[in-house]
Amino acid sequence: MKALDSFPDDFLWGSSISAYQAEGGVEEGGKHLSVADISTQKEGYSDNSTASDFFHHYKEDIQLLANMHAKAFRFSLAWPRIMPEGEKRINKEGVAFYHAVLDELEKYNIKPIVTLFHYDLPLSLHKKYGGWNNRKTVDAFENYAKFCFEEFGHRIKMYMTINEPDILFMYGGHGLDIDGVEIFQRDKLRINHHFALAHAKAVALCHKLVPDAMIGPVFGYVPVYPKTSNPIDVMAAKNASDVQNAFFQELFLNGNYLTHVLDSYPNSLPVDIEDGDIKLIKQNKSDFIALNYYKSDVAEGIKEGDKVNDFILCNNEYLQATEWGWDIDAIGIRYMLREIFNRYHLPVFISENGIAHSESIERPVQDDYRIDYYQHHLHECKLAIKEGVKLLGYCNWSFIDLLSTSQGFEKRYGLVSVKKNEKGVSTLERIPKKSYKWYKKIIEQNGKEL
Ligand code: BGP
Repeated sequence: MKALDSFPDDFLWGSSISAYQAEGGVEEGGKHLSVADISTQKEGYSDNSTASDFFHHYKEDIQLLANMHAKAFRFSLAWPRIMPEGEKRINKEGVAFYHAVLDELEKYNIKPIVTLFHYDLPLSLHKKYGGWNNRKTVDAFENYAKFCFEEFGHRIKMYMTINEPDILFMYGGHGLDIDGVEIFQRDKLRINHHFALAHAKAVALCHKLVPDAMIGPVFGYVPVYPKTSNPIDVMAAKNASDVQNAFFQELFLNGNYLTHVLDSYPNSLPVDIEDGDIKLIKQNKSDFIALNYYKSDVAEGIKEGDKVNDFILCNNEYLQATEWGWDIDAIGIRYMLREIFNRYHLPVFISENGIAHSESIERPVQDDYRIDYYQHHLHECKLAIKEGVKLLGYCNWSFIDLLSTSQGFEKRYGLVSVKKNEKGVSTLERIPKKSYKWYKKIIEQNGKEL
C-alpha cells in the first residue's frame, strides 16, 4: 500500500464502549434497570449484570486507554444510573460515577465523547408511559438531556444523541420490543418520529446550555450495492438504501420524510406529526454526523409485474464475511464517508468500526485478522480525507471485550480482552491483544503508515 500524508494533527484517535454493554453493576450504586438490561437476559447467553464490569474497572481501563495514547473515548451515560426512574429524581451516586470517569479521562487528557442514549431506556418509564411510543418519554429525555448538559457541560464538549435509530427501527430488539414484536412493528414509525424529536430537542438544549460543544446523531450506515448492473437490481439497491439509510438521515438532519419509504409500512400506525414537529427538527441543526460502520449489503430486485418495489438482501460474492455473516468491506467505509459528507456538508466522525471474532481467553490474543481489518478500513478513511471529507476522528468498536447486542460475550470486538466467557470463567482480567499494540503505534505516528 502506498503511504499517504498523515491524518490531520487534531484527529481524534479513540475507542468506544456503551454503558449497558460494558458497565455491569446494573442495580448497583442506586441504578435501576433499563429495558436494555432486560433484553440481555436470554437463554444460553450471559446477561449484562456484570458485563465487562467497567463500573468497577474504569480506572484500570482508562489507564490502558492512556497507555495506548488515545486522544478520545466514546462512552454512553446510562440514563437510569443518573435518573433511576427516568425522570425527576437524580441519583447522586450515579452522577458521581460519571464525574469520576471524567476525572480519570482529564488526568490523561483524553477527550470524552458521550452518547446520551445507547438503548438503555429506564424500565420505569416504559412501565409508566409505554416507552418511546409516547411523547411523555420524549419530554423525559429532554429533561434528562438538560440535566446532563447542566451537570457535565463544563467537562464534556462532544455529544451524540441517540445511537443508531435506524438499526433500532430496522431490527427492533434491545428492549424496544419488550411488549412483543407485533407491538413494536405497529408502533415503529411513531417511535422513530419521537427519536427524531428527542434528538432535535437535545440539539436545541445543547446549543443553548453548552454553546462551545458539538452535538450530532449516530447512524448505523450500511451501504447497499446492486447485485448486478441490471437496472432492476440497481433500483433495488436504491430502495434498500433509502429504507435503511436515507430515510433516517433525511429526517434527523433535514426534517424531511421520504414518503415512498413511509408508504412501505402499511401495517404500522401512521406517524403522529404534530404542529411544530418538523419546524423543530429543521431549525435545530446538528454540528456533525457520527457513523457506525461494520459492513455493506447487496440487494437483488424482485420484479412483480412491471414494478420493482421489493428487494432481498444477500452476501457479496466478492467479499469475505465474519463468523456472524457480516461482509467485510473496507472500501464501503470510504463510500459511506464521501456519500454522507458530500450530501450533508457536515463534519463526520467514525463512532464505531470493528470486527467480531471468537477468541480464547487463555493467552494474549494474536488477532492479526483484526489488525488487517483496521489497517484496510483506516487506509480507506485516509483516502476519504484526501478526497476532501472532513473526518474529525475515529473510535473503533470496542475498547474492551463487552457484551454484544444479541449474541452474548463470545462475539468479541475488543482491543483488550476481558477474561470472561459463557462457560462461567469471570476473573475479568484485562489483557491487551496484539491489535491494541498495533493501534497504539498507529496513534503514535498519527496514521502515517496506513
Ligand atoms: C452497533 C451498536 C453497538 C455494537 C455493535 C456491534 O449496532 O451500536 O452497540 O454492539 O453494533 O453489534 P453486535 O454487538 O450485535 O455484534
